[in-house]
Amino acid sequence: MTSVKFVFLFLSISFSALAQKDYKLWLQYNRITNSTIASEYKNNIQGIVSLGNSETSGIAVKELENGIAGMLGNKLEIKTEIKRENNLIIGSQLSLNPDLQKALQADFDKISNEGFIIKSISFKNKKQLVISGKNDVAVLYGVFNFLRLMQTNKSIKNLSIADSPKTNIRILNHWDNLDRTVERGYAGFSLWNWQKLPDFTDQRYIDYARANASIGINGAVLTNVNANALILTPQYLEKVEALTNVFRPYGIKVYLTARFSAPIEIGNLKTADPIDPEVINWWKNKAAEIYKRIPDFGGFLVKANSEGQPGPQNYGRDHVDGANMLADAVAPFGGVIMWRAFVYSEHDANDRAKQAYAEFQPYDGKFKENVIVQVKNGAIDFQPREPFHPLFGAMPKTPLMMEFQITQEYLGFSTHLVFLPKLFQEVLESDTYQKGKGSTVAKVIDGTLYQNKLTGIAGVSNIGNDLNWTGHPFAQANWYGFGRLAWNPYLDSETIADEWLRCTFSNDENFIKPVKNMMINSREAVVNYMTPLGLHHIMDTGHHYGPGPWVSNLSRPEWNPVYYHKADKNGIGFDRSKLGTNATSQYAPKIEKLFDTAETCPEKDLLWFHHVSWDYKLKNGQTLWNGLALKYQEGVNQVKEMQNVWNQAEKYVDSERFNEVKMLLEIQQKEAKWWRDACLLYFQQFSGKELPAGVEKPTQTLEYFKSLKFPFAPGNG
Ligand code: GCW
Repeated sequence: MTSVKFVFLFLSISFSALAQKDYKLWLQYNRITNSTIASEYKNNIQGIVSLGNSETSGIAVKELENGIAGMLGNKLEIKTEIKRENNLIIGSQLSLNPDLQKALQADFDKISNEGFIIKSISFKNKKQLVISGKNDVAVLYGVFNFLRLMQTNKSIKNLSIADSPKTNIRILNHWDNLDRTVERGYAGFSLWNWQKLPDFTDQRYIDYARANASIGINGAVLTNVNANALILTPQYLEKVEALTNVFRPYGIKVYLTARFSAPIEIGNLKTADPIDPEVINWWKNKAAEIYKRIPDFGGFLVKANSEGQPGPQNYGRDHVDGANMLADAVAPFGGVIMWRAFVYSEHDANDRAKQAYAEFQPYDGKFKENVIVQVKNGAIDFQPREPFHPLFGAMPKTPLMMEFQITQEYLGFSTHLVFLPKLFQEVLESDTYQKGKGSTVAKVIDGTLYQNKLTGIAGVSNIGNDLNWTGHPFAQANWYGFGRLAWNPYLDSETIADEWLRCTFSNDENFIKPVKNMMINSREAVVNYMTPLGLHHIMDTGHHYGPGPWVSNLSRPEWNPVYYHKADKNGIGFDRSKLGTNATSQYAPKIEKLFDTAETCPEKDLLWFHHVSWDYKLKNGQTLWNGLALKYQEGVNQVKEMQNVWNQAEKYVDSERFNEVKMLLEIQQKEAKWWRDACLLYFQQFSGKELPAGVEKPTQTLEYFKSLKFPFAPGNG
């Protein structure tokens, strides 16, 4: 009995200790093993002087204390006065004494309200290090940045950092339903335990807020864009208020999705027509009710007249009418409306890729100033690769915010290791040419191209209640990287991978170099084994798990993969050139020209814009068929290489995370082959050609792949 108990105790201790590593994300605060760096920090930080007294500054101090204790192994005394040298002084601008304020004035002039300063100064002839900002949340950002310098073993000699976020709204969109299922969620159930709220505060809410603050995320939409009106009833608003109170000290604002038909569903009105006075009034009162509880409520995110969601068009009105009506309701309280441009209709015979632009571009300049239009990175739907959405740069008088998808709906769920910042960077760097060379997507969304005041980046969250938050340990890097890019859309994804690896695993160069390389290449690998050369949306339908290029029986044409690849005896690809749907004309002339001819179109987007013959000559001299097959094979090989790299990493990583990633990579390898074999067998029916040398023969028949069914695939409602 005793020994059973003992074993059980031992198991549960070791389990929680290990699980903690996964749980701690990029905030591991491991002991610094590089002795030169460790002593530099020790010598320069002998005490902490905290000048603030808000809840937020308490959080910042505790974070520093814990971070330093973990990384240097010493518990520092927290003081409130500067008496000697080598202090780390933290406090907002106003809390600093006048001399210090003066010494830092030039730096304060450089930063925005959310920006921070980390600076080594000599104060009254004493060496000090100061972390400051214009308010306590900014100071908290500074503290997390300082801790990141420590975690990544950066020297702190003569520090002089003044950094501000480049976008205002840096927000996670949770597609979380009230029953705690998560649409396209692959990391368990929703974190929000509505049943126990408002009285029970799960520690996870705090840890979630802390993790977000550590990367500068300042907003969360708690509910699915496929919205449920009940969230706007007093019973739920009370729960939302409780969450808001937890998030506030971490600088995170709460937003909700507004179901357009809520006035009917929970307001007993007969209509939700946005020009109906009763409807207008209902939303005004609803906004007032929310702001009474939550004075800093962020506003609403709305999916309207898209995939069956109600909207203004149900009443013969348009998106502008709907968005502006809601904008008026929240304007008195400083709220914003994030109105999504993800629209397409089965009644529109137009190429789906053209519909959002066709509908929204003419609305340029018509939205109220607290409306920001949220545009997905590409014109179809979060594919492994899409050319940038033509709306970017095309609405100079309308603030546009980016919508990225962090959850891997179309990229292997939380089973495949795919480092998404690489994808995000590719989009952000794309030049729209809408205002001449250099009109990048990043400049559209940070407002510098057209001087927009309201700016933002949204990421569809990949977080759930799995112990490790995101399902795959490496999917944590996508949450992290999203936050870093929302803060600074010009960051290089390699820098992000480097930081994340050091903070999450180890600073050992022998680990960093190969694993970083693996992360950087992982995105191209998934493109290769799923949708090379511009193919898209050939995932099995509904759940989007695995290949389904053969699917052709769904009611809406644009829900069928055959609509997207158009493979036939003559070739493959979607002709969006002038000779086809002319989607290319939605881009600026320079880009239009580039995309419009197969020869100048970047090969990575070839089949997105062109239907080309199986014998079409690729730049490397291969025929399209051979080139396509070789790309699929390359993807499989890349995953094999990822496995090799990871196996070499064993000695740098704790066994739990090592094994998790190892098993996941094995699944990824199997599924990459599944993708390759299923797609090539299917397309081969049209090409009628043999697989080229170097491409492995499929081990199953096409019929077998077609027979696979996944009625309970996660995330699919
Ligand atoms: O990609 C599609 C998803 C839907 C999602 C929709 C959207 C929330 O398959 O699950 O709905 O996009 O972005 O609105």
